[in-house]
Amino acid sequence: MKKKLAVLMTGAMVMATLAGCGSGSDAAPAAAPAATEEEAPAAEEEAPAAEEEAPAAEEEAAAPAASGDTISVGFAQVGHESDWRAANTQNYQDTFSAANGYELSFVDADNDNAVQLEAVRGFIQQEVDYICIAPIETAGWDTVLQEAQDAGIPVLIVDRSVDADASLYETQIGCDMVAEGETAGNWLAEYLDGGDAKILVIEGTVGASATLGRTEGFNNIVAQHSEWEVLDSQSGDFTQAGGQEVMESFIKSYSDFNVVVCQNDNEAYGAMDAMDAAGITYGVDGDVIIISFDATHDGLQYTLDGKINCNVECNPLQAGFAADVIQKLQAGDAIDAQTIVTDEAFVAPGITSQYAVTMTQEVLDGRAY
Ligand code: GYE
Repeated sequence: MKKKLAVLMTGAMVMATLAGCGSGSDAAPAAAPAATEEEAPAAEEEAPAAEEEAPAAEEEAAAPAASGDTISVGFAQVGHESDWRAANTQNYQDTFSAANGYELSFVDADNDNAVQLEAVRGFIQQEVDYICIAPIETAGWDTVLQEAQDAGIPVLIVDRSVDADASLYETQIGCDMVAEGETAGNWLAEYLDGGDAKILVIEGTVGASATLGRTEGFNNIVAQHSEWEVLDSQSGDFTQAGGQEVMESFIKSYSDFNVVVCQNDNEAYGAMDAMDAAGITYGVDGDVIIISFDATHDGLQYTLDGKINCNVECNPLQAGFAADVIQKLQAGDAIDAQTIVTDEAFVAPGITSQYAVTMTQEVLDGRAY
């Protein structure tokens, strides 16, 4: 299990934190760190780690989660590339609200790694209590995570994952991207029932765990089917414009394909526009099978309409899990090293699948994002 930090805040430190995160207070700038940390030795089991923390909690007055003290959280968000991202951002803003006892510092990194790294360094300087990072790419995180750890600020890796040493952050929260890719592949095998597939893949952002995982999972199933061929795989950067551009170039290069895999809904919208313009039909009544990921409201509308054949969900409403981890750390409780947000998949009306729910208006009406 992961090493755990017990975060203990005295009243003075809480005031320092409020001043340090620009709450509008006239108090002197924070001189003390926002939080002190007591590191339990890396324990292999839950119990010893919990025992290590108990004495520390008695030494200083721990701020209980329900004490009404504001907890400052810095969130370095990927950007605003997709509907999924917009829903995820809204969910963080709603969850980490002042009314819920938080002060949220939010940075939209606009899909720029350098901006995201600087945002995290800014949060460290600000001495926030916790940092949440939705990493654009998996690579390149060790140095800044070490800086956060040296400053005693617990980090939560959210949505996507990093390839850094797990001792440098508290927990990772997100969907199982490999499983999502496998679901897409398994559904396709079931649907084609031994039939040939000439597949074009519009990948997400290069180096993102969502891209790497969905690609790996789908390829795991491709490897089981000698009757399938992946003709090409290019990044559409998780945007509608990117999906359209990649699909337009695919259409110029390939005249014979029957499956397009779009690694998110926005890319699928762009791909559908490109196919419409080229007179290529798709969906349950068309020549090309479309697989998408995310299952956002509009993506599911297209699935209900039979334009997207299969849409594999990734639930963006993840902030509650992050808040839960933070409240546990505040209380000195054990946390899980990883939280996997569970997904379903949805298929167009007329399709029945052991891997997916057949879309109905009721399912769509129940979709909040
Ligand atoms: O699929 C895509 C977004 O990381 C799971 O990022 C997320 C992905 C999501 O831009 O729409």
